[in-house]
Amino acid sequence: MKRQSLCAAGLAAVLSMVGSLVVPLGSALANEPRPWEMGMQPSASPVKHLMGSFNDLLTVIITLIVIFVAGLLAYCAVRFNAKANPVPSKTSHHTLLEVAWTVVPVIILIVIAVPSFKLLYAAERIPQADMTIKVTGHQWYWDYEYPDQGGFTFSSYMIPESDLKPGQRRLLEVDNRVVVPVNTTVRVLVTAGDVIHSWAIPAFGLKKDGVPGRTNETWFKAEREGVYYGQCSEICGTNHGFMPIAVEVVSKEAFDAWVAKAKTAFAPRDGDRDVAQRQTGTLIQ
Ligand SMILES: [Cu+2]
Repeated sequence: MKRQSLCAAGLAAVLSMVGSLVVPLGSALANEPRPWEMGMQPSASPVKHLMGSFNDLLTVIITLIVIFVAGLLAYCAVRFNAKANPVPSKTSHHTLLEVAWTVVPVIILIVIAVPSFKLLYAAERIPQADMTIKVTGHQWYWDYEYPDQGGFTFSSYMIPESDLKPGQRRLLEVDNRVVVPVNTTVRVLVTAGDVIHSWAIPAFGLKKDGVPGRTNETWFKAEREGVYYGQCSEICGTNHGFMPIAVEVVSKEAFDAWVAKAKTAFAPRDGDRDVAQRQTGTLIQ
């Protein structure tokens, strides 16, 4: 009886493990890390789709190479050991073989290079953006600014574990989420106020360093509504692990309603250098 219940518990554990790998795909929980996650988070932005297919291609190639090399090693160990092959061959050159082991890796590298360059190009070249968000990393929180929605700005701090409400994600939930409309190309300007931080959202295939005194640029286009979580990805000090990112993707109508509310809730920073830059149109160059 005891053995049976042990088996049942084991089976349940395995099933829940398999379930956690399979079920959340495409569900509301798809935008954050999950227990026992083996692969990457499901993609929700064009660049991440390319990353996913590039990862799949590389997995196939490295698997074939590992199988080939392991098979070759095993074959040599069995076929050419001192017992099985007491008189070794004196061959020192084989032109065809030498050309083959040079040309084949070159072809493999070209096969890898083509999608790799495609991915780099997609990540670096910002398409015509519908809106812009400016992100500033600080020790240890994020400042967000919406320059073309009235220029309001707000800070986003992690909610400490003691203040979490039921359903809120530990170490991922913030007091003020970034809100963006669905299916909208968002240009993100990333900088920092003190040390180097990095604004990263796995589901968008996005990771951009925020460097003090410099503005970096990246983009995403969220394809599904929901909340997407990320974390600072550049070790930036004691509380580096406690400055998460939460992006809420909503319908265009809900976004307009949020902007109307945010304009009064978060006042723009008048007198800020960025305001002057924005007025002269130099901010996003
Ligand atoms: Cu940081």
